[in-house]
Amino acid sequence: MIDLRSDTVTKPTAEMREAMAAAEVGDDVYAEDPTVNALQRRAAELLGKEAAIFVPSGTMGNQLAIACHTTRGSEVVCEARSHVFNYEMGAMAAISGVIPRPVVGRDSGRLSWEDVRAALRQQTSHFSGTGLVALENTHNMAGGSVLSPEAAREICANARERGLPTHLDGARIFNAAAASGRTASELAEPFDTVMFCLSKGLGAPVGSLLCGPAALVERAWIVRKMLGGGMRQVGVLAAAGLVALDTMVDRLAEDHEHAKRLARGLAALPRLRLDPEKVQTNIVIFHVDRDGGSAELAAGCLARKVKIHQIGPSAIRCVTHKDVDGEDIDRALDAFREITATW
Ligand code: TLP
Repeated sequence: MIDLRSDTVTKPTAEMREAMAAAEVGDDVYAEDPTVNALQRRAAELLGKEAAIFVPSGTMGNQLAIACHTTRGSEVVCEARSHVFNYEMGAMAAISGVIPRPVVGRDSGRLSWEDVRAALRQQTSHFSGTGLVALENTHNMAGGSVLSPEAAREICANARERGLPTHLDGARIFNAAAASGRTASELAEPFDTVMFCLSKGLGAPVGSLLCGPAALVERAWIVRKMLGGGMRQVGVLAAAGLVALDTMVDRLAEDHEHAKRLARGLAALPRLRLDPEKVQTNIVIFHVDRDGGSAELAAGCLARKVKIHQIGPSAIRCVTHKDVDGEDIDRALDAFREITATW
């Protein structure tokens, strides 16, 4: 089976499994797990922030940030296709009592300071005020697009001037770094807090980190515990995360090459609509110009042992990762070619 549904499907490497078996552990609720402590220090250092907290998922990392930055009733300005708005089960409303103020980004989900400024609200006797600006890099549902470092700096500097905190959902920040030739810490620099995932392209089985100021991370620790995310001898998972940071970051460009190759192949097929030149990282989103075409494509691929993700009535997402190689990409393209041959 060639699984292109997501990079979350990646399996831990042999080295990760060995590190997990050998991990030194302690009770992390007492902050006594040496492997977790090492991972948190490493993450904070890599992202250029004071502190970091290990959490079970990217969703929890984003939600801790939202809970710590906002007060109930305030608004979170985010892009209309963002993960925090669309794919976190309404958590910002359910947990923090805040509402999203989604803004449609241009082109590949890009927001400028002008777009953000137009969505900000001052607390008045009629309006609740903006409490947070939350951006995403890479932007998953905008086709894995990279947020321009200049736009990020401008948005964050202006937000700060108005006393507004900023959070980056950097689930795939290392993909953004690989694609833009910047370091993760350069991309993280303008933001108060950044969440990144070990369990996507980096191949660890579980885990994300929320990085930011020490005082905020201390508060995040309390909210994590409240949500049942206080884990015990979790160094077994942190150990895989450390291996992921050591061994998996430098190979991400390979996934980006595979995504480009897949996109170029798909663009040559009938009724599939995409611009392969816009594929920047490991995510390829395309549209199918045929009634019921995307469901037909998903089912046809599955029958040919290729899993893809139908993300809308006419849209498909494919994600490349360490567990698919160039040959798999060609085999997947053969499947797409066969299915669309009569379209
Ligand atoms: N994304 C998943 C799905 O939830 C859509 C995927 O397959 O891509 N931020 C971003 C940008 C994400 O893409 C994801 C996961 C998360 C946060 C949440 O991470 P987890 O799944 O660990 O809670």
